[in-house]
Amino acid sequence: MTIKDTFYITTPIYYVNAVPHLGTAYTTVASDALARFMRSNSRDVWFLTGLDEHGQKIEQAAHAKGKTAQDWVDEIAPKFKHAWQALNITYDDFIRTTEPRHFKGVQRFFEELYKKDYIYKDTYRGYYCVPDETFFSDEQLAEFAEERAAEELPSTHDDGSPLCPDCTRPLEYMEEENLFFKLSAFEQRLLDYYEAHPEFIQPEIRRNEVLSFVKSGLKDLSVSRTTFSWGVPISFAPGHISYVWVDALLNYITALGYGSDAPEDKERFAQYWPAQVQFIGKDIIRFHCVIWPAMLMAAGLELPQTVFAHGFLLTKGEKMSKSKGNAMDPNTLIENFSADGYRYYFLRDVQFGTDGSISLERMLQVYNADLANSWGNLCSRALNMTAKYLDGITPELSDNTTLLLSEAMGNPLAQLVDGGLHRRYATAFEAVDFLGAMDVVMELVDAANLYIEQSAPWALAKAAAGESEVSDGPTQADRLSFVLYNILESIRIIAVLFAPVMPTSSAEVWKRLGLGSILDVDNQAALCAWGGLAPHLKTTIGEPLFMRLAEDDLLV
Ligand code: ME8
Repeated sequence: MTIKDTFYITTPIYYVNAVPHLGTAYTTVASDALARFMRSNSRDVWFLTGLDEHGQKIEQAAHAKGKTAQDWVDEIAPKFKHAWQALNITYDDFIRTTEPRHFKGVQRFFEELYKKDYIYKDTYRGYYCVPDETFFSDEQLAEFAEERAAEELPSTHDDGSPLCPDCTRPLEYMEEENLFFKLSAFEQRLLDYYEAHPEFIQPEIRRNEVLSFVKSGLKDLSVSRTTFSWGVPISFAPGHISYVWVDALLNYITALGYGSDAPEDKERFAQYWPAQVQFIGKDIIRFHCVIWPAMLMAAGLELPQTVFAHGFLLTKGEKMSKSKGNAMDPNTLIENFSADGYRYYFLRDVQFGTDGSISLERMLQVYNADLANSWGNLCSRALNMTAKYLDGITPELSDNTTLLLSEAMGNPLAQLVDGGLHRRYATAFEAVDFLGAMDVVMELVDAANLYIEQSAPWALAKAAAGESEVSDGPTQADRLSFVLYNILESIRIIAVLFAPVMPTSSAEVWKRLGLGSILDVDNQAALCAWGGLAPHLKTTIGEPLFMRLAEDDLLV
């Protein structure tokens, strides 16, 4: 058995104050597509997602519904699992921060930092944003007030409390004895690390943002709370629970077994940590690129290779969020477009890393154009013609006939595939350019559709039917087989390439071609070499892969 390179990929753990929405689904779908791509290219993948269940915000959300926090999180958690199932998310582990394994790891981490003298007690006096679970310094508030004044906008609420620089909701004043983490001690070490590891923060724009934030100076961070109890208790400081962000960030290692002495946990941790990529939205970049690496440095652990922050999904120009009431429901969209159609749209129409406008109209357009008309139609034509002209059996041609016909008729599809198609696709995927990768696949889809028009198999079938004399060279029937083989071979390869993004329809195409399970593929590059389709396979036509939709068909 060969030892595969590991690939540990994580999503943020989502707050359970709300049910899953398009924003949280976006990061999760992108992570799943990359995890599937890596698996199909023989990487040993560990894909983690989960839920952030502690903090004041969750406690307040629960109490507002007249429930205990525990009851509330237990009620919401299955909704996330259900949503991820509906989107075919293949996570390897799903962590909830209320689990004992997580408590153990968080407590161990605090003890470790305390032992190393990175934790001290002091009084926090200042402002806190409960919805963002974030502390804001006086300097940050002064800077925000200046920006707002320049735009002639208020920076305080009617009751005089300052507004949150991130979400503009009113901040709460806090005065509490807290534990502090010596974050300031890591300022230079972080800057040196960013310098030595340019791939750590991506894309570039986020790296610059973090660099200038750190260069402006880091303050020690309050890492415990004492005025409520919904969190992980800190063993050496009775009455203190972990600040929810420290608790949450640690999920990436506690899920692997950090804090446990069991041999299997130690082994898993050693096998997968550090992560290859951590996907986040740009809203939580400072937590992941400043606090998180400093925490890891303090504990003497390695840092993840890359934290990649994608942009926001915008509807009508505004960040889509539950609190703004402009969040579309993923379940309805899945019902309309199928999980594959959903996954394709978000990865195909928004450049990962920048903000992107999304709309139902555009989703309908992309779905119809790319999936129903181009890809779906290609499969349907290919399989129908195979049924009609070849009794549904994949053709066999001798190497010599194939060579002669390639010379006589040309083979643009084979040329496109063997001219580095998979390399271009994989390069895009590795750079998490999902849009670019889908563009490469669509090139082959378009080329195959064009090839059908230009090679006109129906005319070849007619000629073959009228053929009487046996000639030395390839016959009209050979030409027909050659053309249909090329079309079927293209759809075999397209299905392999689409599988990380559209697993269900790709698996279906393989089934219709008489091939095995596409989900077992772990040698994608080899499978994308031209000529892999075996002869004598029994193909089936099946229902349309993607039904064309009109606006009136949509459930809203
Ligand atoms: O921040 N566009 O959880 P959260 C794109 N629990 N992505 C979006 C989005 C939008 N409009 N809205 C949300 C938290 N997201 C913490 C994380 S991790 C240790 C703790 C996505 O439920 C995006 O990934 O508020 C963003 O970072 C995440 O949801 C925030 O989820």
